[in-house]
Amino acid sequence: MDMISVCSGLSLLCIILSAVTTVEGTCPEGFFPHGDSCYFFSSSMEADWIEAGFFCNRFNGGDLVAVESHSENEFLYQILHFMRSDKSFWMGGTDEFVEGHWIWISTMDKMTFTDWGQGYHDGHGSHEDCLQIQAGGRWKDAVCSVRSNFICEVPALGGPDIVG
Ligand SMILES: [Ca+2]
Ligand SMILES: [Ca+2]
Repeated sequence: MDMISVCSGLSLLCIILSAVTTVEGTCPEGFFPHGDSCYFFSSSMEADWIEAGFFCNRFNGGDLVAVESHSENEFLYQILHFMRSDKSFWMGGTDEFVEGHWIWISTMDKMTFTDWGQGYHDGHGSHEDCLQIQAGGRWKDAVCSVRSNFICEVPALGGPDIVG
């Protein structure tokens, strides 16, 4: 069950809308929907990790993708497979602040779900502080200044029942 809470003012008016079935929100053109988010794959545009984040920030609530579940991760692989990509794409993970402590930049939360490829993520002091998903499979850490394709995650615009 999805719970969407709409609060206004000093939380005096707080309407809780609950939908019995999951209603996927609508996504801007060129984005792929999954759950409550929309995903943009920059297949023809490369940027370093910081630039890629700025690009994603231009969308309302957007940032480099944060992968919180197996299902979200599988969805990304499916799209990469669908796109027949053989590239690596930036995601929103970084251990730039504390080496070996991986967080999602959009929330600053510690990563819980991970899908590291073998031999990655253990390069201590290697300056590989930014996260990529490889179309061929699994995640790897990479040097943040490398130019690469990237994936943005943006909140969906809300289900069809919600007006205003
Ligand atoms: Ca996410
Ligand atoms: Ca690192």
